[in-house]
Amino acid sequence: YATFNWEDPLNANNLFTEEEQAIAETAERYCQERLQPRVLQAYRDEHYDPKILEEMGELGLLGSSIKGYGCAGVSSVAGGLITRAVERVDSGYRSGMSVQSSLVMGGIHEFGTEEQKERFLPEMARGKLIGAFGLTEPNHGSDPGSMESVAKPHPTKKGYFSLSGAKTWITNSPIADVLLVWAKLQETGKIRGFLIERKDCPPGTLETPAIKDKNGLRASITGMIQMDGVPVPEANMFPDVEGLKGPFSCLNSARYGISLGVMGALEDAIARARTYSLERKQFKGNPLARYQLIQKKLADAATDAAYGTLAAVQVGRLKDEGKMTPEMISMVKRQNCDSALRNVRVLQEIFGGNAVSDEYHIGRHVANLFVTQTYEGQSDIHSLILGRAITGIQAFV
Ligand code: TGC
Ligand code: FAD
Repeated sequence: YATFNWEDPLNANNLFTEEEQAIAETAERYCQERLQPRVLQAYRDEHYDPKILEEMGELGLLGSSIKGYGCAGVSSVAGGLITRAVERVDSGYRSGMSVQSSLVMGGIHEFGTEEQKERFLPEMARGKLIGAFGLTEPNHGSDPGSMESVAKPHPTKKGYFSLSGAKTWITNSPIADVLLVWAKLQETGKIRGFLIERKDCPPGTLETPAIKDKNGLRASITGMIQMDGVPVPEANMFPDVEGLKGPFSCLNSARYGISLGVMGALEDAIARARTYSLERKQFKGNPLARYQLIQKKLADAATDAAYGTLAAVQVGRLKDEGKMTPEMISMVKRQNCDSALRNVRVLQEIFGGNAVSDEYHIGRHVANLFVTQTYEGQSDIHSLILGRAITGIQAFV
């Protein structure tokens, strides 16, 4: 027999190409050497350093599945291995990258004009331009189809729209140069995508205040987008896509990235809990790892991480072969976020009182994973998407 590897119990590595393994190694090395040493302080200070995106850009980690425009053009699985490496350190760092890569660059690549692609993608791939994705509004989260943000013809500037409305809980918004905002075109009532460039906004039309004092995802920056007659040139609207298909298509890639990303956070928690349980001694000098209840917690978590990884790899392969359905993405996003959160909450118990100290990193993963279960479609919303596909009956309304 081969030797059992607790870090990769079902040998998922065996499914990766040599190129994918090399990309994963590069990403893991960068994340462990450059991100891990700064995450604790960043989380304490609720600080996100935008230089991180430039560093990722230098390594070709941004917009990695896009072909051309300065992007690496790798497989969806390779992209997922990058998110896994980043989220092994912190979900917030993965969030900043997902928004840049999947939601904004992915959206421009899928729906933008050639001119928009050439104008934005190469600079975004280098992390020199930062993106934000504005879909959620204060009154409309799970139900973005009811959004109130509106685009009207600009009253004084010919060839421009005027955007008004508010978006909230928007990753990267306070530091973003390019904001992909979804709003209803007044003329048709249909949702369209608009690229707002901060540098071109007259004073008082665009505000992006940060949302402070979060109790999760503190190493990423989150804010609002407040628009009061923002002038946006017609050339900055996505030309053809209308309706929720636009934002949801971007979400397919980002949700996929999360499904492998959260496995990184879970694997980090397993490794930390295993080490702790081998070192900590209770009752007659026995390590905690000696006890059956502790071993079961580790066995459950390792099993769920291994199954979750294999499922996500399968969906990634189908995605690249053009055989993916959005429901598959709902399934792996929901399952992997739920199982990562559930297991990490249990693993946290192994640390006893020390779990309360941030230096053990476990509490940070728990707080972050609650957010991953909530954004990009809360898990119950994905249950309803799957339930609709199984029964043919929609139960949202
Ligand atoms: P529904 O009738 O289901 O669909 C409306 C139109 O959209 C199309 N569509 C999709 N297209 C591509 N991919 C998908 N996954 C799609 N899902 C739906 C659909 O075919 C239809 O097209 P058409 O041409 O017929 O108009 O719409 P609904 O209003 O009933 O939607 C219900 C529901 C619950 C499925 C949807 O609203 C939903 O998924 N809600 C969750 C909201 C959400 O995910 N928000 C994410 C905000 S962004 C974010 O959280 C980023 S966090 C980033 C980070 O920091 O990492
Ligand atoms: P609600 O929609 O109010 O839902 C509250 C609860 O009710 C949930 O449990 C939900 O499942 C449940 N619920 C709602 N409707 C139903 C129903 N019909 N049946 C059963 N249960 C239901 N959004 C962006 O656009 N861009 C971003 O970059 C972004 N980044 C984020 C970063 C962070 C840190 C956070 C916390 C959120 C971010 N979001 C972003 C917003 C996120 O997508 C929303 O929070 C999420 O979609 C849920 O919406 P909501 O918070 O309004 O909750």
